[in-house]
Amino acid sequence: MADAAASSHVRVEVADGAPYAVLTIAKEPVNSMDLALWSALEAALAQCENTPSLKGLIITSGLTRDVFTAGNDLRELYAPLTSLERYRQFWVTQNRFLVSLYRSRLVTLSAIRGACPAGGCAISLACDHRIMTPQGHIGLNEVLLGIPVPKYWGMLMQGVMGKGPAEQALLAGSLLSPQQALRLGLVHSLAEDSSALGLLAAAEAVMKRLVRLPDTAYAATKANLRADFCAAWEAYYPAEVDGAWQFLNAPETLKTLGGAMKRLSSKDKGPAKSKL
Ligand code: CO8
Repeated sequence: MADAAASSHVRVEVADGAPYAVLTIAKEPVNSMDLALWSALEAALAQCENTPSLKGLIITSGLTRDVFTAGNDLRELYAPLTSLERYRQFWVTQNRFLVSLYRSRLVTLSAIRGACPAGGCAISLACDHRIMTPQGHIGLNEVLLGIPVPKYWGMLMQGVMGKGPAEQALLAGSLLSPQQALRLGLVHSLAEDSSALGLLAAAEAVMKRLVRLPDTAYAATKANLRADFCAAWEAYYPAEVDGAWQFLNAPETLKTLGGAMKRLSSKDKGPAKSKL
């Protein structure tokens, strides 16, 4: 497949004759999602959508460590490091991608290896199917970072897990273990083999089964079920920017988010980097 949408961090591959593509995100060390990464994902999805031979899409991580993505790059959220205009572009781009993913005609499957907080969980929730390795964690943990869960991300989770369990997890900022996520219906299955190749093999086995379903009926049913939600989400996210920006500039948020950034980059990583 001509890889017009390839960026240095997003790769789209199609095995010979396969009816599905594998989109790999590999921005070392943790796939922190900045504007460029969300834009690359948007271009890659459009490329797959516009390839008639494709019926499915697997999204996975190509990192060396067990991380699907670390979610949004915190530097895009920490107000002193960005601007309202940059934040607007960032927010609109990522939500435009998520809506497109949620209403994609393709069978979409998120193959989650390891940590999957916040923005990575949102990508997974916008997919039709989720397979996870037995190690890692998943959830929308925004509350613990001092920021509100974006409204439609929370609603996606409610749709997947049910209102009660989702609210409980969202309000506590919980990152669930894969086993909890499976029990609560947040993921559909756990891969037996937790290596990148083992996970991909498990994902491909499910995908091969799903793409055998009549694709026009699959896509039409998805559209029927999700069109109203997507339209309401699209009408909402541009206006979400100004309220969020105010929130991101509040002294309490700056303190919590700044503290989280400091903690992450001051972990003891050996004598050279130990800042504790
Ligand atoms: N953004 C930027 N840099 C990050 C991020 C991030 N999200 N996560 C980690 N990093 C950096 C670290 O600072 C560190 O940098 P350095 O090596 O320069 O010190 C490097 O990546 C490696 O990180 P770790 O040492 O922590 O790597 P580990 O393998 O030990 O852990 C984890 C990987 C589990 C992914 C861990 O890094 C982690 O938990 N990261 C934070 C995850 C998180 O909480 N993300 C939430 C982002 S918010 C979001 O996506 C939705 C926001 C909605 C906006 C609403 C606005 C109102």
